[in-house]
Amino acid sequence: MRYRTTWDNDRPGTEQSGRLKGDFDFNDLNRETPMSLGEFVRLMGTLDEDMTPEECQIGFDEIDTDRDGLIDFQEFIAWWTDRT
Ligand SMILES: [Ca+2]
Repeated sequence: MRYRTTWDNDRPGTEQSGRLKGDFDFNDLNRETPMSLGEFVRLMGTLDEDMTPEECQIGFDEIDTDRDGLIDFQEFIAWWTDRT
């Protein structure tokens, strides 16, 4: 399965840097291993280079709804579809 979409970031002032031109590849996330905080920070760095580690941590906690310290694909998609 391949998802192609744009990243419509709702934080003020980040519309341009947050938009991914439809090139964001969800296949990177659709895998067996859930995403750790470190991987999430790296991903966010590619999406919005102005995002601070603290903001990444807040975002990570927001997505990690079962609080196991990992973002799995289902959690990510649930968060994504909730925002868009
Ligand atoms: Ca989780």
